[in-house]
Amino acid sequence: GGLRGATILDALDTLYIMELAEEFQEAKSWVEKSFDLNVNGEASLFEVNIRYVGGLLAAYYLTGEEVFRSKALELGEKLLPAFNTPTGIPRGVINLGSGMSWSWGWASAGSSILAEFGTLHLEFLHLTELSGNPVFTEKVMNIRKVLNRLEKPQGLYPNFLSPVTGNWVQHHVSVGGLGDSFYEYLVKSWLMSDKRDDGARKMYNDALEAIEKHLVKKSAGGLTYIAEWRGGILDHKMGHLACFSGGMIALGAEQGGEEKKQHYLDLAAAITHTCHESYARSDTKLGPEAFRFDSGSEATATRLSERYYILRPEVVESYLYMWRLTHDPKYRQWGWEVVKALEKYCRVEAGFSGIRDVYTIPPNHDNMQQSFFLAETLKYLYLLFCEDDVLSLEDWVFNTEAHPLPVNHTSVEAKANGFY
Ligand code: DMJ
Repeated sequence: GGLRGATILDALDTLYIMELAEEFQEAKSWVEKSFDLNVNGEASLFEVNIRYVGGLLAAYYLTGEEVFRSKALELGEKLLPAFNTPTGIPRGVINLGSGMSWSWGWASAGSSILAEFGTLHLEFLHLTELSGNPVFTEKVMNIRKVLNRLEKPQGLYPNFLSPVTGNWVQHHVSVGGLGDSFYEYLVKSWLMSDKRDDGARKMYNDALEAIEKHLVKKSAGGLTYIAEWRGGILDHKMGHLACFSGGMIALGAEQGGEEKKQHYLDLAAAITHTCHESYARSDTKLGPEAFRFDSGSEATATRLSERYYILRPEVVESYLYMWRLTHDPKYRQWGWEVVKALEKYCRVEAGFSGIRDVYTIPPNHDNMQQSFFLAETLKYLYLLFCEDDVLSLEDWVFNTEAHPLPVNHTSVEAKANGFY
């Protein structure tokens, strides 16, 4: 069940940016003729939002083609029933046909996930902008209100929240999976508002200060990493997913005031360096799903189950932001190492494949090309070697699936470009 065509929708803007005009037309006509929104079966609110709504919005803003706008709005409407809970915190899974929604079976006690309900803001503001319907903005502003009222343990945001009671369900905290893009969307909400959304800036600043105080550590070998927190106990592990945080911290470096800007740029560089080490210390020069800093290990996976690489973007995403913000040539070199490793170990006849163990040569392929490879990994690598004015960070924010959304400038230029 669920929506089809994730790879096509996720690739639209990448094709457009890379000037692959024929392939873009082919993808566009698939969206016009074959993209069916009236499906039954389960869909993840979060995934539909970041991949499909985000992909359609970016395609619309880049091309001005009406089909992308109308499909984005139609899909956005179908997500609204997931918010019909006592708190307005949406549930994670929705049937797009019936509007029924429920929580993930694996999430404890019917809870909703921070990185899921906290990763809607950018797209929903644009849905309101393009439809004139305030409901989308109201839904995400209410989520923010609920979060602001809650007590945070040590200032940290746990990963699970009950949409019924509005209480945290446990006290696990992560800048990787289950938490990650919540933090990203706070700072990007501020940036997308042309730095006027001070509420988002403050939430981000407070969260980052708590993260720095409780989770940022330095290994015996001098590598800076972000640990996970299990109700006060640290797990000295960093997921590949958490490696987006180098880029995020650099992108938001000035949010804590000019004096702290260099401090955050240094922290961002240190985290990005550690993530590069997780790649450099593997045989394939691609990084594992998770790496650890305990019992003698330094930025390497210790468990068999954490040695895979599924074409994830987070490390090259941080290279792109670090390059744009510092112009240190090492970030382009590091990006090029990834290009070479992808060609050597992941390219297969029909495209690119994930690998089962980054420490084994030749690697075993998992025969899967995730849609985010086209949306994010290839887009960030391409932009790393473009001039800074191709999707400038002044004018665009990337949603968490790397779909560019325009900054809400009030300037006449932005209006003239038809953005607002
Ligand atoms: C993508 O869908 C998004 O980047 C999301 O925020 C995290 N997981 C994948 C990529 O690894």
